[in-house]
Amino acid sequence: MNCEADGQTENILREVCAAFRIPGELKSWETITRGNINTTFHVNFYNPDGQPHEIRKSYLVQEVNAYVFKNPKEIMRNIDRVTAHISAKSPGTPQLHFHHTADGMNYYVPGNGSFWRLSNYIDSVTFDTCADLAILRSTGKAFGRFQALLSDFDAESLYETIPDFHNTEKRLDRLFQSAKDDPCDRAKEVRDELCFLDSLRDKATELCRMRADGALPLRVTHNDTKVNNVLFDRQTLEPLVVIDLDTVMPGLSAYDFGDAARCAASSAAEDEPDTEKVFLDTERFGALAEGYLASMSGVLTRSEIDVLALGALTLTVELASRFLDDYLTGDKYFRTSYAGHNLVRTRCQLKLAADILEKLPILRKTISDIAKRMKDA
Ligand code: GN1
Ligand code: MG
Repeated sequence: MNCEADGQTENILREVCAAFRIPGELKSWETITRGNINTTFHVNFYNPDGQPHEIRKSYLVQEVNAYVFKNPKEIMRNIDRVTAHISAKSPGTPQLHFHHTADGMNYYVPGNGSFWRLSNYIDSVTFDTCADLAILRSTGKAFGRFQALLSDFDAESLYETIPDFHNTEKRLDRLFQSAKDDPCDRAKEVRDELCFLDSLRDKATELCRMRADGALPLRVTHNDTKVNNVLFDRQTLEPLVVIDLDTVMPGLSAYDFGDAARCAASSAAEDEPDTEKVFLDTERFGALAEGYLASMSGVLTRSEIDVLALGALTLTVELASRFLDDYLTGDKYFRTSYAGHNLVRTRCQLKLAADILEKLPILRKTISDIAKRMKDA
């Protein structure tokens, strides 16, 4: 609990909770440090009748990052529509639901123009990295199920919350432009990284070209499939719900599988400073793929299955380029914990990308073996 430490934050939390008509008395709050973009708080309330302290209710209060999300109202509309669709198709499963203000809005904008929302708190456990293959299988299953449930949702009708979010080609173009402009005089430190990224360009932009050619179907995708975006039951360790729906947009299945593999099948955290420790763990990759295909094999086309492994390479290269671009332009996008954090992240992702590139034939075979097994079963 750090509520005493920061009176200003507590005041805004009280204001936001009052706007969402939360009954009772704010007892305590804490910042949830996970997440590189939005700012999230866990708040605990006394019961309105002031009865024993044990009777509490918890909520999640979140300030949406206005630098990253230019149109947060549209995000809330997307989330409303997507969660309604999922709830209708899987009644009884836990869902994040957002509270409304007296004038019926699922967000609140105080005088300073910031953008806030408030949802139920789901008691659960999450994993930033995970070596447990059963949990990785469940992670794949949960993200696959999320996509499968939305496979009949009109992807084009969703608002594109961040245009070209997974357009790897544009991400790389932007990076090389930033290196040229070099506003912070940092490009000289990262010549090797830029060179390596340039050498990966052709392979990492193959999905972009396939998307443009219509070789792969557009789906509703989550687009931020880190392991810690699945909430698990504390006791059974069964997946409960997929969270962090700000980037739900039209996309490719390979984006979601690829980003999940980048995170779940890495041997280390995504900002591991010792790159010797960073590699793609093929066992973890296999477990994730088994879970994902268990949910999605009946939905995916042959060409989609064929490019899942390429998705892992693409999303890793792309994130490396995003971290490096942020480093070159002054660390404005991703929250950093120390000077040079984005450069450490870049090097970690590049080491992972190099290993994925080398293992691509094995990863492709892993996917096609699992898909075949499932088809024959
Ligand atoms: C950001 O904030 P978080 O952790 O949910 C980012 C993702 C990156 C991720 C890397 C909107 O997600 O794209 O993969 O950091 N989200 C946005 O940790 O840019
Ligand atoms: Mg996110």
